[in-house]
Amino acid sequence: MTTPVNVTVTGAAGQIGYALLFRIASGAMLGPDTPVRLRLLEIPQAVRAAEGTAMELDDCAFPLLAGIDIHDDPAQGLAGTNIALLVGARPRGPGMERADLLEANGGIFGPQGKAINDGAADDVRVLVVGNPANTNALIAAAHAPDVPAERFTAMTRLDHNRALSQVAARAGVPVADVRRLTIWGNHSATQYPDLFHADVAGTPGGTLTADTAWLTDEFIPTVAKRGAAIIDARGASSAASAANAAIEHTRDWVLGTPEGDWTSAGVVSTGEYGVPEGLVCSFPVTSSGGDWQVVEGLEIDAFSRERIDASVAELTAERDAVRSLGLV
Ligand code: NAX
Repeated sequence: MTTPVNVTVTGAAGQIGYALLFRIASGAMLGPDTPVRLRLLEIPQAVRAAEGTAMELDDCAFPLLAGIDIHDDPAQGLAGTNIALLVGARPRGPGMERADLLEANGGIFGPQGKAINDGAADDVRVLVVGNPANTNALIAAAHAPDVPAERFTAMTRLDHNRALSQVAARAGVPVADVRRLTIWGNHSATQYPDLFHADVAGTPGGTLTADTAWLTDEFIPTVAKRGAAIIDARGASSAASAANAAIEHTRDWVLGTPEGDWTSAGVVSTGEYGVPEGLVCSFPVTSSGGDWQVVEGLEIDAFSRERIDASVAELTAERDAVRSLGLV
């Protein structure tokens, strides 16, 4: 049998963890021929709940699941891992300032980055889902100087999928006919979903953008504020759709993106499109050979530039804040 891939999921007892683990174990992430060994990393208070999830995973008798370990120590949970899905994070509590939130998350993603640096497998790939995802990825990468920066990514695939679905509904075409959308910037309300380079059932996305009222008053805010709308309707934040996005991000990273299309991911900028080097920013990306490549050479008009710049300014402010806290 092929050697199992070690996949660590932090926040494994949380709601995204519950929607994610079963799909990983079923083969949805790495394909039907790749066995996986799951590492569930939690805080001590949630280990019992993680044990319950592990019992349910056992009860599925997934043929690809080679084993499950549960840890509350990042060094153990991330030792030898090939894929680290960093989902667990500290949510903003009542009365919590932004700096408190960044500091609390620094206390999580700093040690996890160090554990990855010290003990993960050489081919480790990291996806940060826990918010603020881009800046948490920046913190983790800063604590892993021996791991190539491009192995740290932040999830904007859920935003990308939300945008695909909105466009398909608007154009009255199947979602599979919408290609080359881009989410730029931060996974936050400043993100910019860009249709200008999209292909919608063979028609340029620019045709839809001609309706500027729909573009600016409906499409962009609907995508950017979808998370809040889900909370409002469901009484809980997105979980199954977030887990699905984490599966798709990782699958595309490892197995490649389809020919002629691209997706969106938060990757470490090397200065593309004027985004300051080192920021973890969402770009249009393709993947081949296990590496993301930013799609370069797209023409960015003034409408898009203004929005990309606003989101990048927010990322820069978050980086400056964690810098002044000594977290990067
Ligand atoms: P839950 O509160 O249901 O679960 C979080 C879990 O993380 C808990 O079980 C908790 O014990 C665990 N945890 C906390 N600190 C930990 C640590 N240091 N090590 C290991 N585990 C730890 O949250 P859930 O709904 O699962 O969301 C998880 C994160 O995803 C949140 O930060 C959330 O904001 C973020 N999201 C990110 C999205 C994205 O697109 N990037 C979308 C969905 C989601 O909002």
